[in-house]
Amino acid sequence: MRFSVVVPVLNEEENITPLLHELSAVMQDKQEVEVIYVDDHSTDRTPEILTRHSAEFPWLRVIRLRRQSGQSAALRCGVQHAAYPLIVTLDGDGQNDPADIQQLIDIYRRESHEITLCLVNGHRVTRKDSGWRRWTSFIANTVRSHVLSDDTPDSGCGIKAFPRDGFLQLPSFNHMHRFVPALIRQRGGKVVSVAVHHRGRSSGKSHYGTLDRLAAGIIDLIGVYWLGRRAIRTDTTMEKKHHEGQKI
Ligand SMILES: Nc1nc2c(ncn2[C@@H]2O[C@H](COP(=O)(O)OP(=O)(O)OP(=O)(O)O)[C@@H](O)[C@H]2O)c(=O)[nH]1
Ligand SMILES: [Mg+2]
Repeated sequence: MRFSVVVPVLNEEENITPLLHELSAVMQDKQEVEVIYVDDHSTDRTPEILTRHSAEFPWLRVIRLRRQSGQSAALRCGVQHAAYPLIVTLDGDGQNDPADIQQLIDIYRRESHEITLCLVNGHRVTRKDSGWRRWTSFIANTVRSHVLSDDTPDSGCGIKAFPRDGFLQLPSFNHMHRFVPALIRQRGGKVVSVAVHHRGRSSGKSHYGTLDRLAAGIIDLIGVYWLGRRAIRTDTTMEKKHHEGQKI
């Protein structure tokens, strides 16, 4: 199956090499796959480390944003440049396990049968975060799933699989990466959650504090709720499928 892995990074110098070596085990024996790192104008050694590795790993592509643009912008940029129709996203801090990629792809294949817009969303069942982070995340997930009815226990999990074209039709705004399940459901898409591994951050630090996450989260929640109420749906039935045989 042809797929592109998109990894947004900001100042992750210590995490680049170990994650790339893990990814190399996943990429082995596969053709028509690529990993796109989108560097959000990091100010540490992230760019030079990525450049060094792109000579070593033929499947690695590196994109650098001209100015710091945020995680959602980096994600969108990576998806826009992806060569393949199926996207798998991964955090670049090593907290997601690349060994879960194959499982996501297998489930995507099964679940997207005859459906054009399908998301397989990771669910970090056993989170390796601080008690405070787990608690705030639990509250945020509870409020969000109640308001948006997105039926997703872990919307913000970084490991996901979805179709490139379907994702690019979603509204783009800062922090939209936390609302992908709701945005997909609002368009009549299917969302499936699957248990994935989660690991502690071994180096670097989180880019988000509780207060900025909360402030942005409330505004975005209102915005996504509004979008859901006002979204235009153009579901149709077709006598003959024009795209038969083009399935991923
Ligand atoms: N391109 C880009 N990537 C970012 C930005 N902020 C975070 N990231 C990346 O997105 C991934 C997740 O960021 P983290 O800071 O670990 O946040 P998190 O995993 O949602 O939350 P924590 O539980 O606090 O770790 C990592 O790969 C970061 O490097 C950003 O502003 N731009
Ligand atoms: Mg993290």
